[in-house]
Amino acid sequence: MKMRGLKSGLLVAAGLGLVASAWGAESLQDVMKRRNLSQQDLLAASKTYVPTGKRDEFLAFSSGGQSGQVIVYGIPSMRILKYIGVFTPEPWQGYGFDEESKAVLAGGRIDGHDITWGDTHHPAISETDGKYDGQFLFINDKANPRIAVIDLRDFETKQIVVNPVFKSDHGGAFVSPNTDYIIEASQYAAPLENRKFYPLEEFNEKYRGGVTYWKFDRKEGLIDTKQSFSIELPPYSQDLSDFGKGPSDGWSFTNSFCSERYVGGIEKGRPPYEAGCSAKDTDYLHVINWKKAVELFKQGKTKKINGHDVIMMDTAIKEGILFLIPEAKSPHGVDVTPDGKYIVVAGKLDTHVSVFSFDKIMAAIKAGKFESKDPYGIPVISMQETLHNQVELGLGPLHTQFDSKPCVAYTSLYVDSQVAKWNFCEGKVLDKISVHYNIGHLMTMEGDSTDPKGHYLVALNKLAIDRFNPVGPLHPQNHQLIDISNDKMTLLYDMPIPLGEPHYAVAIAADKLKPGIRYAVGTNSRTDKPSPYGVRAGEEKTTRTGNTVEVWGTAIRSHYTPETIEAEVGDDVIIHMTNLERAEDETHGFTVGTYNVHMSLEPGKTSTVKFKADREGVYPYYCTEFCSALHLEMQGYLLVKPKGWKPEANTTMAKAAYTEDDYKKQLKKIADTQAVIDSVVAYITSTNYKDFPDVVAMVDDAFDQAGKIPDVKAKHEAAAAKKDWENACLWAEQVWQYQVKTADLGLRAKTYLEQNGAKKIK
Ligand code: CUK
Ligand code: CUA
Repeated sequence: MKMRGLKSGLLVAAGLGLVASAWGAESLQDVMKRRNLSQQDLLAASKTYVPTGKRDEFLAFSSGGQSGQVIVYGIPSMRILKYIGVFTPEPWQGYGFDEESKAVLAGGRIDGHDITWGDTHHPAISETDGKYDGQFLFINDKANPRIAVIDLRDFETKQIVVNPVFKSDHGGAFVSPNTDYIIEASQYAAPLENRKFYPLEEFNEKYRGGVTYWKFDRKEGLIDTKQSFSIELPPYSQDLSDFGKGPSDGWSFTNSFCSERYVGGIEKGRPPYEAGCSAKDTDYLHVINWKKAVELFKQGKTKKINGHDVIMMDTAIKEGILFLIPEAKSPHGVDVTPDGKYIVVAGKLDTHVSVFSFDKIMAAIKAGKFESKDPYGIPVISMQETLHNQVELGLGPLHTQFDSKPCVAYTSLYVDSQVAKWNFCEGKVLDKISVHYNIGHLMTMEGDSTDPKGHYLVALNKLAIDRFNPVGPLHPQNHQLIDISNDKMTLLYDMPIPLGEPHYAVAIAADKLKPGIRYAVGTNSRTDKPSPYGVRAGEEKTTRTGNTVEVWGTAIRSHYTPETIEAEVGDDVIIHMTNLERAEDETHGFTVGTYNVHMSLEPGKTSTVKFKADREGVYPYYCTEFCSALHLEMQGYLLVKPKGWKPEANTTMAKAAYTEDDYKKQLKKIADTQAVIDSVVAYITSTNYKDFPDVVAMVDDAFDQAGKIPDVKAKHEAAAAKKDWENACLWAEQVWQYQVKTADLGLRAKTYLEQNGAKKIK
């Protein structure tokens, strides 16, 4: 290891020398002057700049707001790495354009209707023992109450579940410390029954809120809806939620606004919702013993509503699993501290954050000490008796995250456009920094787990106003990176988010993620099971059954098998494609023009597209990823013929004129290329390349390509023997194609070995 470090150090030093002489014309001072940069700017730049070829320390998963997607970016570089299609079709990934992903989106249909967007708010990374484990990501859709499951082995959405009783949600997705449950609280009260009308005059009696505990089956990587249940709650607008941890494990906390149960209606002369919903000084924090709720559910103490198990309020009260604590009016965030001892609640219309003590809450419950009951009979615990402290932070406190240093928290101040750093144990403010502008959530590294990592904070600002080059009245959002490793916070970087309004984001140490780079050949990536439609090289086929033409095809640089698909007008066409590549990043796309289908075929994946060939004509299909030098030639034709069409007798393809000379030129080209391949192979095999799994994969792939040569060589030699120069030339050309791919992989492997300190062993 030491040797390798020294060697690469020398390489870097040599590299710097080269760079300095190439850029020698302009010094650092010159650049600072020309670009009007301060020392402070340079320091910030050096803290965020990730040099070419280097990687980020943390990966952030941000909600994509109204885009219905998840945005993945690196920290500290703030480079966007991926948009994950979740509730919304995403054509690059074929999401919503191939059958496998359509099945995932179909899980999110409501009342028989496709819903092709979502309002994503809160992503959550799966946890083991309260620490991020990097296996799964969950996110809610506020507009259409749903939760999605994303597998972090391939960053693909695997499941969407619809909440069976809510009509909107907000307090999800948050996970229990071992991810056995995912919480989702409703937002706007409505009847729990589906497709059931009650007039607003019956709001207090018939409208309800609730909280759902989704059971997560880690082995299957899916939510088990049959093992999931909800608890009926009063028609207060339940808001955010959090699970207890450590000493508070087994409990969950959900705050609420509009506990006034006010119903607006300005068209009838009533004061609007915003006035009636903030009239009282306090709202309610719901305190729920969810582990006991699981027992009640297992004992069948539920009522089926829309086929879903709901623990009714009466039962929850009788069994002693549901309590309320008044909290300062119109609260928004509720965040449990990493040690699990305190619950931090911020009121949008209060300048304080309230820190509740879990011990004090338990003491009051044990002693049966309640100050009153709410209109539904839920016991109300005294706010004063359960508060640890209240800290005046500023205007519009919303959300709180935690530092790796004990007792240190960060809270967003929406109205003040600031982040406050404060000590929740002692109740004092430590520092404040201005952000731009109107911050909603904020995120520290693994900052909602039991083991926050410190270093960085990202402010998720609602408004950007003047921070970026103007792009019309709709502005991007502004994620600002802040250094929190010192006592004073410093602003490092502004990152425009051009895709919906992110609400919450979570960030995980990059080395905890272990995504795969290829699938086993013939995998349905959405189910993670072998696809019944996967085929290997040589097994490709096209069948016709009645009016259905079905293709089991393959893709490998730079061709599809088959290259022609024939159908008649009105046929149903089903095309399955398997990417046979093993090489990293060798993705092929597939589309048939004008039929609105698209696949993204990562190495090993099998996907399917289906459509009706409803128009006579000629429809090219082609690869949509620039996968090789002959990517543009990765093509074929769907021929949609009139019904009953027959070719005229004795028609053949037009011939081109090839000569023996052309064939000789081909043979020379092949010999020259072989010399290159031989020298690369000699280099690779002279090193300890087997110690580098990436290189071993490339070598495998290279041999795979080279292995196709003997067959094709026999074809050009047979044609040449018959003086069929056209076929001799074209098959020889195909040999050369395989050689080029072999050489390409070999050279990539050679470069990799040179850059990663391979040793000579021969
Ligand atoms: S919410 Cu949007 S800023 Cu949905 Cu968590 Cu607070
Ligand atoms: Cu395959 Cu382009």
